[in-house]
Amino acid sequence: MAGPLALRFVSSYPRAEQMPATEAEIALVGRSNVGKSSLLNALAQRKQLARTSKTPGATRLLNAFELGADGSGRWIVDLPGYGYAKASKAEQGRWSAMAEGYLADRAPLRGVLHLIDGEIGPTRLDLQTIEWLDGLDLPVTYVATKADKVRPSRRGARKADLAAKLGAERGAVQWTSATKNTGISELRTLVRTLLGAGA
Ligand SMILES: Nc1nc2c(ncn2[C@@H]2O[C@H](COP(=O)(O)OP(=O)(O)OP(=O)(O)O)[C@@H](O)[C@H]2O)c(=O)[nH]1
Ligand SMILES: [Mg+2]
Repeated sequence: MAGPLALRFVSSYPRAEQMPATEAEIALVGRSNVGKSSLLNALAQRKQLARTSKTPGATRLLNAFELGADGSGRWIVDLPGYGYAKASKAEQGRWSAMAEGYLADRAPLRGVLHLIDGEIGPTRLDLQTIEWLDGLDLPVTYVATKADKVRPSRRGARKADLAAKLGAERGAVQWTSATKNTGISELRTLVRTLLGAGA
């Protein structure tokens, strides 16, 4: 079992251009309310490292968290979610420009964890985002969230269905539950590897 990630909140940035130089970063990408901030808290085994909410749209800035020693320069960046229906069109545009600008231009970015709701599967917006991410030269790992919401008798079928819809190998999707800690240890190891922080 991989132990909790030592993560510390660094700062929130409205634009990628305002971030300082770092060693390496990975980004949490996904629909609003998919569980990005909850996953971050589970990785760190902390309840309130990142702000979570039942109301979509909790994360509105690029939120940077540093792994390991102070000043290590190894970051996880929690991005605002896409597809928050209640935001005005102008606001939605601003959020996606913020996230897309970061993903397209951020030099230290080593990879993306793309979160997909395991219970409801990829939405049209998820699939559009996959296509958009395909155009960037970045390793993407699919993380299915909220595994605890899928009835045990349905899990095998859900896993096969989700992988098929994502066009991924079944084993390539990392299933997780932030509430039950499912798959969190595996994800910690992956994060450490992607950030060059050792296993
Ligand atoms: N059952 C269950 N609920 C979860 C899980 N992860 C997150 N949730 C719930 O889903 C809701 C959204 O979680 P957040 O972590 O705030 O989602 P987010 O992706 O950061 O959302 P935005 O910041 O709006 O983009 C909250 O009510 C969480 O408690 C999980 O593994 N299982
Ligand atoms: Mg969030």
